Amino acid sequence: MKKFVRWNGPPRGQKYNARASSELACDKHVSMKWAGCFRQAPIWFSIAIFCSVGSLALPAAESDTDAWLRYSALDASSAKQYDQLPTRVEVLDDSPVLKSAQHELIEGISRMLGRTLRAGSDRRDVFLLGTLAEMHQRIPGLKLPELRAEGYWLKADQISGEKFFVIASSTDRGVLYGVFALLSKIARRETVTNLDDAETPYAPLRWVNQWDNLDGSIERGYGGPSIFFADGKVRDDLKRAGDYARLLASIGINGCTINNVNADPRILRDDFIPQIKRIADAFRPWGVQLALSVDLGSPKALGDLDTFDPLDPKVAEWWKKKVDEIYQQIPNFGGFVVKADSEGQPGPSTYGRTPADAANVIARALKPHGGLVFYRAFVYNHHLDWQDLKADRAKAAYDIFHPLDGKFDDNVIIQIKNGPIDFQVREPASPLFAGVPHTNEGIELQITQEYTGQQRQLCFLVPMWKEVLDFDMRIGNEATPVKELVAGRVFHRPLGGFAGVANVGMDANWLGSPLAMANLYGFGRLAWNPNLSAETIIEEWTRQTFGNDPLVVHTIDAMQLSSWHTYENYTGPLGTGTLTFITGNHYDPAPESSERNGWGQWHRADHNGIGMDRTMATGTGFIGQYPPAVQKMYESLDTCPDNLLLFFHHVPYTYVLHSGKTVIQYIYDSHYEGAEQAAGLVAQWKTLRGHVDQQRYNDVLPRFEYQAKEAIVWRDTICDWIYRLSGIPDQKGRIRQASTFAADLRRAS
Ligand code: GCV
Repeated sequence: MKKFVRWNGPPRGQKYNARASSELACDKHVSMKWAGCFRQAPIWFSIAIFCSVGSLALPAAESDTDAWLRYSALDASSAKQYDQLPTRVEVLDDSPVLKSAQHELIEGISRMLGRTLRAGSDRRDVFLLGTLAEMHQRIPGLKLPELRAEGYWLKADQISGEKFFVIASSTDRGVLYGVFALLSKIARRETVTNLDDAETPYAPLRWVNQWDNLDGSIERGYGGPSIFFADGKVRDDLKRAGDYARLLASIGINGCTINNVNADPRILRDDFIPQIKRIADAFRPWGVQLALSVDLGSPKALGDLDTFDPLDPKVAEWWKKKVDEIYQQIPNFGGFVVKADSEGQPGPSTYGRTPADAANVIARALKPHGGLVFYRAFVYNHHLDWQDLKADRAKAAYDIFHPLDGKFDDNVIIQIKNGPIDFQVREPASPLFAGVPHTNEGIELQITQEYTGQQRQLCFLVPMWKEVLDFDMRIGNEATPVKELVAGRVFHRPLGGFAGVANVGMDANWLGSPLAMANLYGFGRLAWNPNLSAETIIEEWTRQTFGNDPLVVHTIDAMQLSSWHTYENYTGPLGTGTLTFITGNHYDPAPESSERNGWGQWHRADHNGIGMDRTMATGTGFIGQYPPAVQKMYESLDTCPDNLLLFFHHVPYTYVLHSGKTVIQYIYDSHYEGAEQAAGLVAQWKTLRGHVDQQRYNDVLPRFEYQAKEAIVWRDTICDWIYRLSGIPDQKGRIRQASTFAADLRRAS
């Protein structure tokens, strides 16, 4: 019998969870008891329950693998509008990707509309799947649109009274994307009669990165062990790797690096490459290119050379041979991602060389095969002097990469994290996006919620990503939003795009939480089209994942859309950075852990004030890395937005925000508000009882109950800490702890 409720064990962060865990255990107990009832109940009882559940016509529980590709059966009246769709499908070529497209179309139509498409080569009444060139041959009279690579065309048409439905692209991959787009429309009950839709992806490169280790663990992964590796080798069963590629293809992702950027050099061993090839084979039918993270020290670490100096000809030859060996076995190999001179990883600085030297030696080996290097700009010194008020980790990427602009080969892309620190709950856009106009660049976003609740708390990240993508750098005082810079649409750079750190695992629902999957979906949709609104994206996801009941759609959309602000409210308001356990789990509240160490995630809170002074006038000068119009906005307290104030300025607690509140009162209020909003999630979810299937309802409810408690832990820890530090009471009298700490500090100073 299927498990009645999924039980993940107690949430992590035990220190504060004793109560939450026992309540979860109690829930489990109740559910298991019910499951037991089903097992022992007379057959008539089970039938009665079954019938009544069936009559509610609730969308079934999400399957482990299908995520948003559930293709739930439409009710008869919704299905009726699709009666006119063709009854056959013809594929104009037999490539593996087109075969997947055909299979997906047949499967989707069958599951949603209960009809089986027959294979047929009759022009009438047929879905035609193929490239534009093939389509032209098949129907010479058909007027074809201009499509850039991987764009698709969905066209319901008739010629001489013969009906057909074209799904075409200039590449096989685009045809597959077109099929997924059509199926998504049907799942969301959109009308497709007279469809004439041409869509082209905004950016050429749309990759995900996995941080999987060869032992099967995943760095910052919260959805179970690796789907690729176990015990130091590639898994025997790679079905899930294929399923993952299908999910990725459905949102237009065309590349995936499979291993941690803190790369194990063994990944490039001769005996490992045939194993990697098996993963590439699992990806290929879905048009997803496999790529690897590599350790720049590999030529030496693998024992072949006594150096990894990128300017040594032996090293260049080593990379060339290694790359040739890979392409021999994986002809559609995508390339390498490189993390170097960062957090202990070896890098070109060992030999006094630059990141450009390092990137180019690898790029030249890949170039003849069409391969790419994504060189990460996440390069910084984690032994900074915390007592030096001019030291600033945020400055590192620009300081290192801006002077190298134009020195990278044309198959190198600089992969830049959205913010200058490290995936905090709010950061400004990295100034480096505007700092390398003669170099390909891409944006790195983090789907896995390392600093934003680790999938145990709801935090829909699309609104945050959109703020960065839409941020206008005002280069030359012209509109230059980050999205255009990273997609290579300005300065005529040939490449650019998106890299999302996904870290899915073997857990049901891939990321360990059904609602967190909206972030993977949203990443793909934004990479395809960053002009989509967060509202549109979440509505698409909810409808495909939970069905079209207006109450469900409205409620889940609202919960997701408000969740980032809720999380920010109780974990890191006003741009302080997430006040979490920086030297530990990046999850629990521990605001002092970021201070007095070399990691540089400082908020500089003392008994007088809080915030990093990054101004040009008195601070670290970080603001000077932005183009002049942006500098001006952030430098002045009058124009710096409240929500980033403490990222850019150190101010007294009594400083009055644009909103009219003092900083200290805002911090108190936002924590109380955030905790209330988190509690509200429980109430909102409860309104869905009977509207979403019982299995998912039961799975999700304890997660929100847990989050509500965690928000209180955060609220009380931070409010108590800042009260002790500042000695300034909450105007609303909510923080009752007597504070001697601040008075002591004052006396001492
Ligand atoms: C893979 C942060 C994370 C690290 C991660 C690093 C990176 O520091 O905490 O786990 O390492 O970013 O992006 O390289």
